[in-house]
Amino acid sequence: MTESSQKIPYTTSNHGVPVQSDEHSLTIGDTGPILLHDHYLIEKMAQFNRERVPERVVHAKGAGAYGTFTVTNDVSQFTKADLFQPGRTTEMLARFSTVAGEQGSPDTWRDPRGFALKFYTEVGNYDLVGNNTPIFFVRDPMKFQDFIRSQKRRPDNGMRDHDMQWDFWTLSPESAHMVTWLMGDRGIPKTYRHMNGYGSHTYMWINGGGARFWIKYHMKTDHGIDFLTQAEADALAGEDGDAHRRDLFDSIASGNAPSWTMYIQVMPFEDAADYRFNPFDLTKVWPHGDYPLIEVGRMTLNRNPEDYFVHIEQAAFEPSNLVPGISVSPDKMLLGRIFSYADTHRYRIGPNYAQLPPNRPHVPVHSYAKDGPMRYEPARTGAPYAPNSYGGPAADTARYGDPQGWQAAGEMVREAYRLHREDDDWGQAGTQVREVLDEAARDRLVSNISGHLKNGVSRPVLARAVQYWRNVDQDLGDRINKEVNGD
Ligand code: HDE
Repeated sequence: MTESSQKIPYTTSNHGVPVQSDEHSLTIGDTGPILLHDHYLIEKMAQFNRERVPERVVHAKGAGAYGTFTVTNDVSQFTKADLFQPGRTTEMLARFSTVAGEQGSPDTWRDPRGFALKFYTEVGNYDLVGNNTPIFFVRDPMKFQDFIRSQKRRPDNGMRDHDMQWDFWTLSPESAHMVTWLMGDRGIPKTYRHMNGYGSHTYMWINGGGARFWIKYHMKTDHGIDFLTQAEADALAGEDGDAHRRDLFDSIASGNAPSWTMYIQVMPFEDAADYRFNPFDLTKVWPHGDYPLIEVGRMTLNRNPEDYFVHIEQAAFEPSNLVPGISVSPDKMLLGRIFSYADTHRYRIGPNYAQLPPNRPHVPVHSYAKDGPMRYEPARTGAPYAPNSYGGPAADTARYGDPQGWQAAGEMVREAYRLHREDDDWGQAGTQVREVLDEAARDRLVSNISGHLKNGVSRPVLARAVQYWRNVDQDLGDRINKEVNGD
């Protein structure tokens, strides 16, 4: 044996049979023709043709890693969820992403960032699929598809178009709070390590005694919030489109495991009815003065995927993965998302996606699912139906507990949420501009918005945009007007 053949393995076909050559196809003489029975060449071509699954319809470009979540505070008075009990450490997966760009798009485009977490708990997978913003552009799932289309490419010329974006936003005033975030410094984080994550929606927590609470999740970076200016981001987009993916991978590879501290805000169940804002409206935050942050634990990402496609591209996050002690709220966006994610996974990856390495739970699965493309876990032996008298699994209601919801009654309607005392579309955005941003951040906001508006927005939409910002804050709108219209 030569030295090299001792070190490197020999090539095989996908079926484990040694191949004759890595470089030469089977031909009649050195000038061909190629023979159809060169099945190894055909295997290579056919496999290549099938290498891609469809990219995610949104959040296509991302990066991810495995890690752990460790509880650091006792929050058992609010939830019985296994992963949040004192002393628990749970294996997890995180994926960060931009939203509108495609797989090859630069990491530094202005966009919200996805912040998707999967916890492999003792009672099955819990997914917390949030963003780096505590709010969102719309508050009814009926508008999500339209919103995304206004951000993606035009059907006629295949290009993105600022006119579409501002047309939709200015016709949807509920977007004002989120667009203020997007156009500010948080719209382009310095790296994925320098941003916070948020559950964004209001969720329900249930404790061991059955008491219910409304909660919001905050994942605060332990590395400090930092951002790129528009000019820095534009330059980096040309120099290194994968800058954020690279930063995450390199940090972990060099032993600098990034971490975030999880906090919750807790609202007593009864407060929701007459809180000053509708607590289920995804365009609103709960001011911390009303409901302060309570520490829960720390997530640390310490293991890069050994194969990006297997572990990150095939990762399937779904807000419907809830575990006992955690439930949904009346947020219509959240309720819409409960359907959408598993549906897209069945299409994008295939109906047996839950068996793949990043998605399979770390506890035994006793479901009655069977068959379908690419299934490799054997179905349960014995009776493939329930109930059965042959020892198949039977639901144990006590394990999950009572249905975890709220009382609802009324006629079937298509209606906006009932307004609470201080609800409107502009108020929290205005507070953000006047009270959260400092002078320099306000200047950058004016510059970012004006720069965006000067890029292909038509006159009528421009006029609406100026009014939109005057509604948020008169002075801000005036300054933007001056920048884009010169008066
Ligand atoms: Fe998503 N979203 N979304 N979304 N979303 C998807 O699922 C959807 C929303 C978020 O790293 C898709 O697997 C609807 C809010 C993240 O793999 C899709 C609505 C928030 C990711 C989908 C929303 C998110 C997605 C596309 C309105 C923050 C990436 C591919 C009702 C709280 C997860 C996929 C990953 C991905 C639908 C709104 C976060 C199509 C219908 C609000 C982080 O199913």
